[in-house]
Amino acid sequence: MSRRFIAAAAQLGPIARDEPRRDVVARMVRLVEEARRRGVSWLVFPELALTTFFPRWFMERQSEVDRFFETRMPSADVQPLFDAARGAEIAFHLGFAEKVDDSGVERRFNTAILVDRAGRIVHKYRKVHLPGHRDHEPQRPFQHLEKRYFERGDLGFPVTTVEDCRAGVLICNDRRWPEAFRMLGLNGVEMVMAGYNTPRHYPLAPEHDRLQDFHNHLCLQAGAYQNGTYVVGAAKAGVEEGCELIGGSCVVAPTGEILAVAATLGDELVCAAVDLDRCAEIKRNIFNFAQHRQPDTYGLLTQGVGQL
Ligand code: ING
Repeated sequence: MSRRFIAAAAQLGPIARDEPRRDVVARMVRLVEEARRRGVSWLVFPELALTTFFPRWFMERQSEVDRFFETRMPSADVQPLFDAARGAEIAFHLGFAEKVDDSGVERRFNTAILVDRAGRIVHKYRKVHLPGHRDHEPQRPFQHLEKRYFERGDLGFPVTTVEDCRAGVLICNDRRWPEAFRMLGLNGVEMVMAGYNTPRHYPLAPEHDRLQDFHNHLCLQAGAYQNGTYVVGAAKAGVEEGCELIGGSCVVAPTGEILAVAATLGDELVCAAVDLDRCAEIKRNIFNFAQHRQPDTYGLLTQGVGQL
């Protein structure tokens, strides 16, 4: 693939709790078809794109929680997405809840994969920064139980060369942590794909609800600029099971400029022209790590979790 191509965020509107995966996949396939018509080469679906954002509920029984997890990828329900993307010669990012059997131990992660144009899974990332809380907090208008339902990701912050692109993944809350972006930057990333499910209402600081869209773009733009990388942010958006999720899916240039942004809170393709060689404008100059970084002065960054 040329290093100049069209990348797109495939924003998804709300997914109902009981919406069958095959119906969600049909919505995604429609976005793949539109992407093909618009000459897209890379398509980014959101975090946990196959189901509703289930950490918003406290569920006692593990069997009920596990309904939202994938044990095979692609499953029969998801296969049509892989087929449509391969037919359209489109590489894509997909976020989903992953349940694996690790030598007899069940493990559960908030995961995202990259699939190349031939339909091969060539990259996997498991979310490291799990926001929210572990125990039921009934006083909240909705829960955010990622710390309960997922383990912390155990794959680090890998960057893989896919279709001649140094590609990396962050998942939702990860994008708020500059250390996560910098880990990808130090691995030479040229395009970061970041799916997210971000409620507008943040119960612990409701005065920030009005700032959620600003904070979203602030994080994506800063991450892009400070690491000389493109960023594609893809939202699950809209009022999903009574919970308002922000949209704002976008494509950000290595300069930090937003090249394209969603205009709705529904299923929407957000396309922009990418020229990966433009990353060098930043990586070779203002953020030339070899010339300007001073890691021997940053010891505190990895010594403990930090002060309040
Ligand atoms: N969601 C949110 C995010 O980091 C959140 C959690 C919401 C944090 C609002 C701060 C404010 O975008 C996920 N899934 O990480």
